[in-house]
Amino acid sequence: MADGDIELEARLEEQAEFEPSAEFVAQANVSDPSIYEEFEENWPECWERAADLLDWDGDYDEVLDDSNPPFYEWFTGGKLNASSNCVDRHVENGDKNRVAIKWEGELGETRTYTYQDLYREVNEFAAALRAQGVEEDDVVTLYMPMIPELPIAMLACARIGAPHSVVFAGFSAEALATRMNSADSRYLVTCDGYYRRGDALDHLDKANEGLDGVDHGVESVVVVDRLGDDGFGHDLKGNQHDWSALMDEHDGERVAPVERDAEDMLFLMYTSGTTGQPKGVKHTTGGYLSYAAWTSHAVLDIEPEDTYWCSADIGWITGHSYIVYGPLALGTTTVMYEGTPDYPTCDRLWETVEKYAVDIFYTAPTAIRAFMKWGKKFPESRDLSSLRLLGTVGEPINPRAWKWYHKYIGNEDCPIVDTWWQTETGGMMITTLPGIGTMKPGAAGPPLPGVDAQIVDTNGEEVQPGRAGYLTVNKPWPGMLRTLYKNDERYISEYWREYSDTDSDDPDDWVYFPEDGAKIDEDGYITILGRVDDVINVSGHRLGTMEIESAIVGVEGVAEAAVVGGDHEIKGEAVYAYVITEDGYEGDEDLRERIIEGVNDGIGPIARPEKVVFTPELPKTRSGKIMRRLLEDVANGDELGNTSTLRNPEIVEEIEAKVHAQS
Ligand code: 6R9
Repeated sequence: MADGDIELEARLEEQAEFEPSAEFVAQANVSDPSIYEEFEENWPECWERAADLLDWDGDYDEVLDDSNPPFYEWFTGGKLNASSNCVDRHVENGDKNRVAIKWEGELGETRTYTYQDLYREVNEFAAALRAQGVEEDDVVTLYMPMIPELPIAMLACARIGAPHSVVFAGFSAEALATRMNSADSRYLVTCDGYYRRGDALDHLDKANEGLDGVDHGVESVVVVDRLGDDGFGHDLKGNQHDWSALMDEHDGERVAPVERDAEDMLFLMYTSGTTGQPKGVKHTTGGYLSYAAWTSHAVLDIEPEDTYWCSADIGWITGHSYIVYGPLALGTTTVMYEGTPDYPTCDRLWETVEKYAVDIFYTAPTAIRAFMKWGKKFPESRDLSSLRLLGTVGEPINPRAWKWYHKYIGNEDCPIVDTWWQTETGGMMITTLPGIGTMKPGAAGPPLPGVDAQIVDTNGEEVQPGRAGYLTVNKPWPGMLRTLYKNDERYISEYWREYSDTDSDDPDDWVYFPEDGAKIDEDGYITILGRVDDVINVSGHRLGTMEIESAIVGVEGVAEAAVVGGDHEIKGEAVYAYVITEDGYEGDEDLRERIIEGVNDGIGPIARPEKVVFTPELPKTRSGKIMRRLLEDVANGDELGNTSTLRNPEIVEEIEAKVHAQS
């Protein structure tokens, strides 16, 4: 390390607080600290500020209807359409030639859609969907990678009032089938394949396998030809249609945006929970879109003139809110990148920032840790001076990674927003406002104006600053989920039961529990400590341990499995699987490979176990519950917690020895 670096490292090590530059503050969308009080004093009417960012076709009667908690309704009676807010109004307001989407393919091709282009494509595809029989309120499943047809299809669905359910392209055929079955979805849009690290992947094969597992009739499947000559030569089946052929058929057609009620469903997004069944999170048109637009404005500081880039995948909530809906509602230019950050070289993202002169960049801590490992020479070889603001999301960011990001990507000039939120919250909840707040690396920040979050103990009493507790949210907010699809009961039991008086009609008795541990400091800054349920966070992706376990016990020769998250330098957490074999089976290399393949096929490559440890028994309490905490200690090489309540304490050391032998 050069001397200058050592000095810098030493200084950074000590610096616990950072301020946004005067230059940033002067231009920020929100820079007056009185906004916190203003929202508090004027709650819930303060949320009109969010609704005002949209064009409404019919005024709402009430900002919040909280007469039936926790089934809150926002902007009730209001009418609007999300696609017309994200597309038409910018075309009409004289911005038709502004770039809406800049797409960068992994192999280097680029595509540019102005708002006029987007308008044309969204209309044509809306017409195509209608012609396929899609009606208002039909759920359309989109199983697509990062290609422009994905946001086009989302907006086309929104235009005709058909909720979309996007399934991450990296998920398995089985995951697709489960989600289509759960949503009773009879329409699918997918593609032939896409590129990963230069290789063409066969996606249609996986989609077809998924379709075989759908337990009801599927009316229509639309297939984008992404690979052209690199394709796998699949013939389209009877109900399968080529995207471009449909677009040609509907060339130039216009579809009037359907007037949706503020509370009508905009989309469903499946996410992992404690049980094996993924949860279908329902988001609505008025509240969700207002909230996505407001947080994009206030936190990401997006202006229409900006080039903004969120490197997430649209298959996750981050991509929904902060690649598609928020940025497009504000009429900015949103960048989409198809591939991986290290292809063809480790400076791909910085090359892209330089090429498009990106102003705002939003990514995940796992990516930042990978960049750190690859080294500063990659960002240093590119001109990143266009950047004004940086953001992170998905998992806690350690201060070292925060400071590296601040120094080597942001040139110590860009504020960083560390944004805590969830699929269920629809948009950001806890973060500093970049034009106002002091930043403290490692702490996300205070709750946003109008968001009422607290850290409590198991009895719901607020804990002292510095003490670990549970994060709770005490007031509703517009972007919140409205329920779990067709399962109001599970909605209550998953998110509300823990801290609410569920017999009460008084909204003050209802408290939302996100299942994260957290602590708060004297200044009200919240540090998120991670999930307290059986969900692990691998590279910012939420995975249920139960889902992975059920994929593993589905493998021939496996009797029982327990999955926990172990610390991982890059991924944050990695999957550790402890497996008991069935009689007559060996815990050998063959079984290990079949287990990894089973997880791959059941969920997708992101859930693949880092380690598979065969063991004759799992540590269990006397009542027969698996002691996951101990398995986590083993995975992390930590000192073992209390084993005295175990029925079989001796097994822990045996497992520990095996884990060591593997590392
Ligand atoms: C947006 C998104 C939600 C879970 C959440 C928490 C973790 C997200 C975080 C963070 C620490 C942050 N999480 N942002 N932890 N700091 N800034 O990631 O949604 O996929 O539903 O995951 O991710 O544990 O509960 P989702």
